[in-house]
Amino acid sequence: MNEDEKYLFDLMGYLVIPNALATEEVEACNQAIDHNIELLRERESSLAGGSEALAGTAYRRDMGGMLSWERPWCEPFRQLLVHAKVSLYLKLILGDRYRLDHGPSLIAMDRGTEGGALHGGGIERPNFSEAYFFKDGRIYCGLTVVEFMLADEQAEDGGLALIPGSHKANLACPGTMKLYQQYQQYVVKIEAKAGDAVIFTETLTHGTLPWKGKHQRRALLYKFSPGFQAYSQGAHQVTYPDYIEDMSPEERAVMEAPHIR
Ligand SMILES: O=C(O)CCC(=O)C(=O)O
Repeated sequence: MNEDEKYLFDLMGYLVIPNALATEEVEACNQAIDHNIELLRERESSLAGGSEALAGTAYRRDMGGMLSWERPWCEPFRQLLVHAKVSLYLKLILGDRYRLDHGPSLIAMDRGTEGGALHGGGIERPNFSEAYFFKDGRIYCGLTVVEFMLADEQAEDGGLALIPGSHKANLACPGTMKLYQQYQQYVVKIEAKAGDAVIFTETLTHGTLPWKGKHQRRALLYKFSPGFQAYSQGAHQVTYPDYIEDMSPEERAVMEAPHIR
């Protein structure tokens, strides 16, 4: 991450890393997804918050669990945890010992799929799990999203949208803006090619515009945290040892792996 990129990330709250993945890496992910396509499920409820501007004819489709797929299908997804090009950015933003907080998860959208209301933003940070600040010459970030584009995503297609600078917002985002009903000119639709990665702090107000592209949208999301903290239980949703199972719910809560929610 060079000085210019650092400036842009701090200013805007996101950065597009062009060609983060080689064509073969994108293909390997897409082939593994196609092989497991029965796991791709349409959501049961809308993410559009009742907004006509975000409405569509179908709900978003999601898929997860890639890291536990059998070989070779899990391999391209495991490699992205420590991808040489991307981990340089994560180490600078999150510290040397970054960790996967949760994910990966695939967002797939066919033409006509609804969008999702914008959410997150400086004012909505509930605690340090989603913090963003700058101190002693370095960036400090809580939950951080890396969105690997597995298909092209142009402005007219829809898809990932965000409000630059909103990670530093001191006031709440207007409800009509979150629903993309007003102030659309301040919402940036990310343009990216398959293989690009978009890295953004979860504190940035972001969401999804309805998909109008002829091809299927495929965006693969990894959510990382600094090594010492957690936003969710992530991979630690394991069965407790017997002695912990024997505790009261209140005692057991104190024994959980680091997490906020
Ligand atoms: O559609 C996108 O890329 C953004 C998805 C999103 O906002 C989320 O999963 O929280």
